Amino acid sequence: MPHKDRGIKPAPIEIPNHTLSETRFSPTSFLPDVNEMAFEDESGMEESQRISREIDERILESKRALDKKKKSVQILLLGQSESGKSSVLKNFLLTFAPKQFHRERAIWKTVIQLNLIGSIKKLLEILQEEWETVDVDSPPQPNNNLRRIRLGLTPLLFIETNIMKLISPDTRFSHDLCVRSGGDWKATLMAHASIPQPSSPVDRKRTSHRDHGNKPIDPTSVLAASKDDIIVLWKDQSVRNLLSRRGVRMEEMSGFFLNDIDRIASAHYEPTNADIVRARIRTLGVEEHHFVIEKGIDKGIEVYITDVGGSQTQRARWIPYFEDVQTILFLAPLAFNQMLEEDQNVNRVEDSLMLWKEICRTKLLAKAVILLFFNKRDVLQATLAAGVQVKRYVPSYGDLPNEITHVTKYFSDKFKGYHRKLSPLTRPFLCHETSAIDTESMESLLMGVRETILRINLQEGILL
Ligand SMILES: Nc1nc2c(ncn2[C@@H]2O[C@H](COP(=O)(O)OP(=O)(O)OP(=O)(O)O)[C@@H](O)[C@H]2O)c(=O)[nH]1
Ligand SMILES: [Mg+2]
Repeated sequence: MPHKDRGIKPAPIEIPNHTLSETRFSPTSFLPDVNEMAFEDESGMEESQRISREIDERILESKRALDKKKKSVQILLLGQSESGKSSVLKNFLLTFAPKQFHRERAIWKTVIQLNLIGSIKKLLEILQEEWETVDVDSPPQPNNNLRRIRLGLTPLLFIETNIMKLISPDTRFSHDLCVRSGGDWKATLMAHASIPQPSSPVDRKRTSHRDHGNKPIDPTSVLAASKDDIIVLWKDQSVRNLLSRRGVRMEEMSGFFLNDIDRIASAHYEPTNADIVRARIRTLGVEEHHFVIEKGIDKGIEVYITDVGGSQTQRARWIPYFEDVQTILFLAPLAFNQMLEEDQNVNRVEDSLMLWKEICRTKLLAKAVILLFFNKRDVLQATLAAGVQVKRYVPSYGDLPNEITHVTKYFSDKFKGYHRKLSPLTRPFLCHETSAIDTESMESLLMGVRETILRINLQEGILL
C-alpha cells in the first residue's frame, strides 16, 4: 500500500554535488602540492566516511520503520459514499485510542456546528426559492416573521462561508461538507477552535469579546445568539409543510442536527461521543490514519487505517492502496430503497453489490481478509418499521417476510454467494450487522474484530 512507502521511504539522502570520485580525482591542472594533497585526502576521506555512515543510518532507520509497519495492523475501509467508513474509523479511535479521539474534540465541535448551519442554510434556500416562485393565481405570501429570521441569520451564514473558505474545496456538487485531503483542515480548525467559556458572567462577557477578536471563525457565540430563531424556523408548521410538499426529508440527511439545536447552539456546547460519530465530512481522495492502541493487552500495537472517498468519481483512487493490504472492512448499508447521491439512477444496494464483486475478484486482494459490515442497521430497522416493502424495490425478494432478520439473510446470501464464487483463493466470509452511530455496541463489536484481525496476523506471522 502506498502509505507504507510514505512512512518508511528513507528521507531523501542528500548527496553533495561533488561526488566522492570527483573529490579524489580532480583534473591534474588543479592538483595542489603534495602536503596539501595529503591534507585534502584526509578530510575527503573523513567526509566520505561521514556520508557513508549517514547513508547506513538512514537505511537502518528505514528498515526499522518497515519492520515496525510490518508488525502493525493495517485496515482498508471500502464502500460507497455515506456507507459509514469515516464513522467506523471514529469508532476505532474511540475504542482503541480514546486519548487521541478526545484531542480532536474541538475540531469535531466546529464540524458539528457547520453541519447544523448547513441544514439551516438548506432550509433558508428552500424558503427563498418558494418566495421567489411566481404563481400568478396565488403568489406565495411570505411570513414576515420568517423573513425577519432569515435576515437575522445572515451573520451565521457569513461565518460559515469564512470557515469553508479555509478548509473546503469547491462544494458546489454536494450538499455535504467536504474538506481538502490531508490533515491540514484539522490543524486549521484546531487553531480556530473555541476555548471553554469561563464560568463567571463578567469573565464570560470579557472572553467572548476577546474570542471574537482572536477567533473570527468560531461560530459558537453567533449560534448561541441565534438559537431561538433557529428553533422557530425548524418548528414552523409552514416550513414543515413546505418541506413535505417538496419531498425534502432533512432527518434522513447526513449530518442532521436540527433536533439538537437547544444543546448544540449553546455557548457551553461540548460534543458527546455520539455527536462526533454523527458529524459528517465527505472524504475526498484517500486519507491515511495512524494510531497506537492505548490500553489492554494489545497496548502499543500500531494501527494504520486507510479511509477512502466512496463516491463514484473517487473509486479509481483506491487501486494503489490495494497492494499488500491485510484486512478490508467493506461497508454496505442495506438501503434497498435509496439511490446514490451522485447518481439518482443507481440503487444503493445494487451499487454495493457491484463494488463487492469487484473487490472479491481482484487478484491483488486475493490474500486479504474481507469483513463485510451491513452498516446503518438502525436505518434499515426504521425503514421496515415504516412499512417500506423490499419487494417494491427488489422484485426477486418476492413474498418473504418484510422483517429485518429475513431481509438481512436474503442480502447476506447474495454477498456470500459472490464472495465464494469470485474470490481467487478461499477465504472466510465474515459478516456483521452494525450501526456506526451506536458507539457502545460498536466498541464490543470492534473488540471482536480486533481479535479476528490479530489472529489472522499471528497466523501470517506478522505480529510475532
Ligand atoms: N443512522 C446511521 N447513520 C450513520 C451510520 N453510520 C454512519 N452514519 C452517518 O452517515 C453519514 C455518512 O457517514 P460517513 O462515515 O461520513 O460515510 P463515508 O462512507 O465515510 O462517506 P464518504 O466519505 O463520502 O465516502 C454520517 O452523517 C454518519 O453519521 C449508521 O449506522 N446509522
Ligand atoms: Mg468518509
